[in-house]
Amino acid sequence: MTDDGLQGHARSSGPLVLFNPCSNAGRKPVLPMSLLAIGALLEGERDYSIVDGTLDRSVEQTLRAKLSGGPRPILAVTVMPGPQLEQAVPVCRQLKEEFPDLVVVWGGYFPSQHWRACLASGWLDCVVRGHADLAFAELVRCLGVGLSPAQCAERVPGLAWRDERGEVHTNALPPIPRPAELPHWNLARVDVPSYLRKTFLGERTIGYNSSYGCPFFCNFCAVVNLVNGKWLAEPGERVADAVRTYRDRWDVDAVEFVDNNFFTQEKRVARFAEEVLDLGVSWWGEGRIDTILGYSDATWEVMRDSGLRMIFLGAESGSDETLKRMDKGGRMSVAKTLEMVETMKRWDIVPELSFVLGNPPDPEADMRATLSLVKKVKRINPKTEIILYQYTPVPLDGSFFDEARDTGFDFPESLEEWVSDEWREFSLRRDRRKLPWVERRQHSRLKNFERVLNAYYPTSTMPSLKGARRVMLRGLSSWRYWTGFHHAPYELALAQRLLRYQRPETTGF
Ligand code: B12
Repeated sequence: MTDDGLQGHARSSGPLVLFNPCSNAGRKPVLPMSLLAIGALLEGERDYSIVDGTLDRSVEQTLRAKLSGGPRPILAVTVMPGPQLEQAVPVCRQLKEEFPDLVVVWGGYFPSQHWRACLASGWLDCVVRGHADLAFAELVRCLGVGLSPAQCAERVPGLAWRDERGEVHTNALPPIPRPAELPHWNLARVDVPSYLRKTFLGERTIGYNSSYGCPFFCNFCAVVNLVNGKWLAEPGERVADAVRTYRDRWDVDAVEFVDNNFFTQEKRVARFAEEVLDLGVSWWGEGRIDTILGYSDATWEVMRDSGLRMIFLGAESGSDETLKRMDKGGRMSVAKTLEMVETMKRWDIVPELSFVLGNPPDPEADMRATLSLVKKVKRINPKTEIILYQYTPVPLDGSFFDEARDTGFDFPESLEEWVSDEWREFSLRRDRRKLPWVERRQHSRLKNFERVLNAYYPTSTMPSLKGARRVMLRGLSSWRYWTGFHHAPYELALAQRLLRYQRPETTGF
C-alpha cells in the first residue's frame, strides 16, 4: 500500500480500537473473526487492539481507557442487527461525547445495509460497507494523516459518509478480496483460550472463516447485499493449515466454519478433509442441499472420516412454489431436502435444516406446507436438527421485500428506533409485531409447533441435555406431537425454561 497523495499531511497516530459489541446474552464468546480479518491488513503498519463486549463485562471502561492514549483516536465497530446493535449504539454515542475528536467507524452486516440510518445519528462518522479488509486499511491510513472521512471518500471503496452540509453519500461496495491472498489473522491480538467452548462438537470448539460470499441470490438473505452472488475462498490446504495450528497451539478438538457457504466447491472440501483426516478434529459448516447432494461417495466418505459431524442447510420451505419465489435457484426442491436427510442418515452426518416461514403474501399456506415437511423429515431421520425462522425482510429490491413493503412494512430511519425492543426482536427473526402480513394466530401457531417439536425432539447440540431430561421432555410432549394439539403448551415452556433450553441460531452452539 502506498501513501501517494497523502504526502504533506501531518501524521497523527492516536489509538486504534476494534470493538466487537456483545453478540449474545448467553455470553458465549465467538472469536471476533470480522475484526481479526480487518486487523490483519494493518499488521506491521498500525498498532491496534481488539475489545470484545461478549467477554468484557465492563467494556465501556475498557474502551475509555484504550481510547485515552493520544490525539484523534479511532473506534472501529463490527455490528450485526440485534443484541450487538443494542450495545454498540449507547456505547459509541457516549464515547463520542467524551472524546470529541474520536472517529467512529462502523462495518459489518447491519451498517452495510442500513448506512443511512447509521449516518443519520450524527455521532457516527462513517461506515465502510461490504468486505472491507483492504478498504478499511486505506481509511485508517487516510484518517491517520488527519483527513476527515469525507476527504478520504475518493480513496476508500465502500465508504459511506456525511459531507460538510450534512448530506449522506456512499461509494459502491469494495471488490471482494481473495481470501487466499489475504494475510493470516494475528491471533495474538485476542486471548484465544477465552474463545474455546465446550459444544456438542467437542471440548475445545472454536470458529474459523475460509471464504467470502455465496453464489446464490436467495431473497431473504442479507449476504446477497454484501456480495451479489460472488464467492471466493481459501484453498483446502490453507484451511487445513489453520485447523492444524488451532490443534497444535490450543489443543482445539472442534471447528465451526462460519462461512456462508463452505461447501460450494467439492474439490476444495475433499482436499481439506483429506488434509485433516489424521487430526481428530470434529467440524461443522454451512452449505446447500443441491450442491452437496452432487458430491461423490468418495467425498462423503472422506468428509465423514475427517470429522464432519453436522451440516447447516437452508431447506427453507415445504413448497416448491415458495422455493421458486425465494429465488433459491440451483436445482433446489422439496424432493431434494428429503433425499438429503436420507443420504446424510446413511453417512451418519447430522443435517441441521433451517426454514424460513410466514413469507408474504400467503403465510398460512406457506407455513402449513413447511410444518408438514418438518414432520416428514423427522420420520425419515429423527436426528435432523430443525431451525424455524420467521421471514424477516432484508433491503433487497425485487423480492419478498417489495411484497412486504406493499403491506406497509419499512425499516426504521434512526438507530434509536432500531434499538427499541420491537425492532430488536424483529432482528432476532422471531417477532411478528413489525410484519403486517403475519397474523398473531399464525405466529403463535409457529411458536407452539416449535415448542412441541423441541420438546419431542430436543436438540442434540446442548451437551447438558441428556438422559432423563430428554426422556422427560419427550414424555411430556408426545401426546401433543402425535395429536397435533399444540395450543397453549405452557407445561412445555416451563420445562424448557427449567432446563435452560438453548437455541443454536440465537446464541451459537
Ligand atoms: C458468528 C456469527 C454470529 C455469532 C456472533 C459473532 C460475534 N461477532 O460475536 C452469534 C452466533 C452469536 C450470532 C448471532 C446472531 N446472528 Co450472526 N452470524 C455469524 C456469522 C455466521 C459469522 C460472522 C463472521 O465472523 N464472519 C466472518 C468474518 C470474517 O466476515 P464478516 O463478519 O462478514 O466481516 C467482513 C465484513 O462484513 C466487514 N466487516 C465486518 N465487521 C466490520 C467492522 C468494520 C469496522 C469494518 C470496516 C468492516 C467490517 O469486513 C469483514 C472482512 O471482510 C454470520 C454469517 C457470516 N458468514 O458472516 C452471521 C450473521 C452476521 N448473523 C446474522 C444474524 C441475523 C444473527 C442473529 C440476529 C440471529 C438470531 N436470530 O438471533 C443473532 C444476533 C446476534 C447479535 N446481533 O448480537 C445474519 C445477519 C443478517 C442481517 N440481516 O444483517 C448473518 C449474516 C447470518 C445470515 N446469513 O443471515 N451470529
